[in-house]
Amino acid sequence: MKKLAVIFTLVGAIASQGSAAHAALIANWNFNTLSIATASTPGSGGVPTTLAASSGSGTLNLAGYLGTVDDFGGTTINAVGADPAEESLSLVAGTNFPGNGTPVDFSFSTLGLEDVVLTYAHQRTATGYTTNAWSFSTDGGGSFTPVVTNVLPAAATTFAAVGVVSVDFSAFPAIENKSSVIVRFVGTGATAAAGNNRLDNVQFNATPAVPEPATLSLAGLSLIAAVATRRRG
Ligand SMILES: [Ca+2]
Ligand SMILES: [Ca+2]
Repeated sequence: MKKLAVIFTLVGAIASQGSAAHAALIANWNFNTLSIATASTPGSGGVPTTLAASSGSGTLNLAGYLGTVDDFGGTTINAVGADPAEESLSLVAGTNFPGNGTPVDFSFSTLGLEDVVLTYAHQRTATGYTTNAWSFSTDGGGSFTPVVTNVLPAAATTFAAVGVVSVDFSAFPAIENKSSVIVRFVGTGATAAAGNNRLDNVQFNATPAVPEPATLSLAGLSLIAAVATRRRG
């Protein structure tokens, strides 16, 4: 009777271990290392063309963005841990608004992961990008699958008014368990050179893929067998 209780406890522990797969951070960018005197194009004036993730593992690629970038004040909304607000990724439309329709790409791995979710803080000026779309590629940028065509409400001129923006990729299993994915942001509809959108605390989280049931029960059985053997000895 005692042995049976031990086995049931073990089975319970194994089962809960399988289902308690919490979302894990893939990568986040708080943009707090940006130091840009005046809005400039990527690769000039202190604007990098690539920016490594603040924590986790990933790369932001600004090379295809044709507007200018500045480092206007950020927010603690959606910050990881105690990250301070400091700077944001400020995407400025530029003279004649060349930023319209040009990409900002986030690259990372989803190996062993499923249910990818993007969260971040976002605000725009009245003349900034009114339409803010996200898509993804798993073939190195050859083709992109649209996920959402516009994430922002009409009144979006402060981070607080917008709150945390969430883009759920869980309906797109094609993005899961890939060594290299690109998630792309594109803004359109900017109508002034100084029009801009700020992004801050961009986080990609995902859930570790649950092991196959066969593997799980086999592991559970060996553990029970090991305990039973030890108790007999
Ligand atoms: Ca920040
Ligand atoms: Ca600045």
